[in-house]
Amino acid sequence: MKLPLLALVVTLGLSGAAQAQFQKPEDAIKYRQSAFTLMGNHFGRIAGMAQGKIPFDAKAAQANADVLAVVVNLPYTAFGEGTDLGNTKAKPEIWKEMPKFREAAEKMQSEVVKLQAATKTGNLDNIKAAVGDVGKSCKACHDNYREK
Ligand code: ASC
Repeated sequence: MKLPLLALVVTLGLSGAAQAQFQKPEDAIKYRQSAFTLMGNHFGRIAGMAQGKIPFDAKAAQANADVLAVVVNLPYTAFGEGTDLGNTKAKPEIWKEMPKFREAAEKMQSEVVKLQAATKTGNLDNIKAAVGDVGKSCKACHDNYREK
């Protein structure tokens, strides 16, 4: 009796207050897809400025980077067991190479932190460089872990 209770307490303690919970695999899939949609949208607004497709607005770039820096942390709680099947482009390699997948995610997250810092400088050249690095980190994961 004591051991399962201890395991439960430890699990809850480590899970963190904002840990996402899912009733069904498709809920997890929808959740992570929603997070990726937000990431693409808010990164896209900054990338558009870096590419000269959207007029540069330093405050807007910073606000989008602040949102991005939060949402980049969300999808990775939603790649649990049993969420590899269904309406998903996630490749089976994710679950076969979870540490490598997490590492690629962490690389992207650290590039986003740098992008957030770059937007705080208000300097478009700094932002362009950081946008390029974030874009590469997105692409690395798409190439290996997302169906076309
Ligand atoms: C985006 C977006 C992605 C990445 C990727 C970078 O703006 O929505 O998924 O950049 O295309 O290679």
